[in-house]
Amino acid sequence: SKKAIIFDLDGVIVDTAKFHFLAWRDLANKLGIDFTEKENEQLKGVSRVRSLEKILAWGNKELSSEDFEQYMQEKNENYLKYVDQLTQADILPDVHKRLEELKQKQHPIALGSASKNARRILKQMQLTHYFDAIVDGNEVTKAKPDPEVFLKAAELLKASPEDAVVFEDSVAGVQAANQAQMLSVGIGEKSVLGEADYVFKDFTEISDKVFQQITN
Ligand code: B16
Ligand code: MG
Repeated sequence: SKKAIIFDLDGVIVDTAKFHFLAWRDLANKLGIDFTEKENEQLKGVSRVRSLEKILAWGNKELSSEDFEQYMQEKNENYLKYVDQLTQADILPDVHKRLEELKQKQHPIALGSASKNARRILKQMQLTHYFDAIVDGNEVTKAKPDPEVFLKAAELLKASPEDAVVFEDSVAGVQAANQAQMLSVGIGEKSVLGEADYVFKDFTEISDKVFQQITN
């Protein structure tokens, strides 16, 4: 049977990390907390709740649960203003081409993302039809590096983990894929994603031959 292919969203299909950065920085600055690209790096693949907890810890700040909810909502509204401007042109290089190729070859395809906005983002970029299953931040109880998100995705695709391949840009996501016993393909820096079975800077670095090897 065909290998099941699971894609992370942010950092793999689209670079929404820059929008998360802008929205979290606004919020952190409002709370008087410094926030740079370096901090943002540590929020990749991390849930919304956990992200705010981390920011507060960096700033040695505490919030009432009411304020916590309020700030999360504010961040998300701010973030969605950027998301609403996304178009197909924002799909990362060669991703569309590979989705099309996998679809042609009748591979089962899933999304495995920590984001609660995943469906909205896919729709915005007109990519929804490529996915036979979507598992996102609304469906998982245990965040990456827990393998839950990818195991659920494989289950929905009726594939066993050994027959699944995961494309991920975050350390937590690569660890989740490894824990799920799936083939992990890191998209990013080798120095960061060294635990992955393969690492490529981006999809343009994966030749046709290698892409076929990985997905077959
Ligand atoms: P939301 P992924 C993750 O998406 C992002 O990498 C992470 O930075 C973000 O905090 C998380 O989604 C939650 O996103 O606030 O939209 O629910 O990489 O797992 O696709
Ligand atoms: Mg990601």
